[in-house]
Amino acid sequence: MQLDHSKKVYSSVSWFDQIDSTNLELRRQIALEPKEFSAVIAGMQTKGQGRLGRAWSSPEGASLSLSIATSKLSAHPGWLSLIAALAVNRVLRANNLESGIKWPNDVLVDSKKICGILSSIEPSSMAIIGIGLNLGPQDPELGATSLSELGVSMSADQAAALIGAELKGLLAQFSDDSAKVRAEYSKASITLGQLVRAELPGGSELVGTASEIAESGELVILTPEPTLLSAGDVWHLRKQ
Ligand code: BT5
Repeated sequence: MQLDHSKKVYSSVSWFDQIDSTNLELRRQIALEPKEFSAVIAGMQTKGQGRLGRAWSSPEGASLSLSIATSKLSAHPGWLSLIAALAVNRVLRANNLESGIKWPNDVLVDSKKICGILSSIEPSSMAIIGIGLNLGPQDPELGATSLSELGVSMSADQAAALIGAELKGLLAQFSDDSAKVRAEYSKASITLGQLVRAELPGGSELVGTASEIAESGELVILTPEPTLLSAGDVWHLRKQ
């Protein structure tokens, strides 16, 4: 795969037709040489990772698997996935798709998931942001959607470059004026204002209204006391 577009955006970028996981590959790479805004892109993953030990499906020819290294958000780990979701959301909106972000990091169109994000902080204190974007149709059982089904044709290289450019801009903007980025995320959020059920990583649950995104990137849920949620899954029950 030619990486003409991506090479202009990332400090270095490598392509794999097939890899276990781009997050795992980038972890291996930055353990040897941490490099700000380096990226790994793959056309297919055999062990694509979702959050909380779940799997991410990334079949050949139908997916972009992209991982990016950055140390720009080391002080704000709660924003890693949120900013990446916002970058993807900007790219989709620029292509006239009515996308929105389900907290923390799912990008949806017509209530169907088109993109998922998995980020981690590495021992080097660099972070890895992993982005999976559906370019073409997925297993129907996933209930997902994709760019081609929505009438948008984009190569993995083009999509990776567009997302990288938005991400770079957002990282700079966040360090200048994080409130502005928080306001943009809040506007793009389809979770705020909804009655939600949240399942916490330990297995417990809470129900309340998602009221705002805290400065930390956590979701504030009114139960009715304000409760901060930093990780876990959220289900939208109905609009308040
Ligand atoms: C995520 O997890 O959504 C994070 C996905 C991150 C994938 C990227 S690809 C590049 C990098 N390298 C990796 O190994 N991972 C990252 P979560 O919120 O836990 O959602 C996982 C759930 O989404 C699964 O249990 C399925 O129900 C569903 N799912 C799996 N593959 C999907 C797909 N291609 N499209 C839509 N939904 C999918």
